[in-house]
Amino acid sequence: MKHSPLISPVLAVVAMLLVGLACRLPGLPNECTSFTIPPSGDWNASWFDTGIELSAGQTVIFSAKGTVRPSTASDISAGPDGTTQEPVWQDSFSFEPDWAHEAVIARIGGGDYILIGSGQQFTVESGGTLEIGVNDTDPGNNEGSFEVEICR
Ligand SMILES: [Ca+2]
Repeated sequence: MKHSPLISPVLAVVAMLLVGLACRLPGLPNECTSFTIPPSGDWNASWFDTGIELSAGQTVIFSAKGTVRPSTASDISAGPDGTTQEPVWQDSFSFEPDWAHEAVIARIGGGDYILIGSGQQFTVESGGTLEIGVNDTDPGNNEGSFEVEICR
């Protein structure tokens, strides 16, 4: 039995359509937003509303960079993974004392804290508005900023 010469081109077109469709499936990140902490340059809060709505089952990929001084009274600087150099900052001025102070963190729909650090990827369990922030309950004495890329 002979193959029609049309089969290969047809298969190629079908394959391209499937690849195109896969790129649009809700589970795969295809849209990225860069968000600065703090967005206004003013450390008037620990948490910031990204305005990004996430749905259950969606995959989110975070990538953060930048430097923040957790206290202008100290020379210690922290990257997005935070710092463990001052135990009192962790114990007394962190939302989650088990995580490094000033680490980039997130929550969805006001839910549990999620450690982001310099990079993180997860599947959303329960949808809602994405907030990102820092593991620092006393942001008013901070200096510097983090840049967080959020792909979903
Ligand atoms: Ca601080």
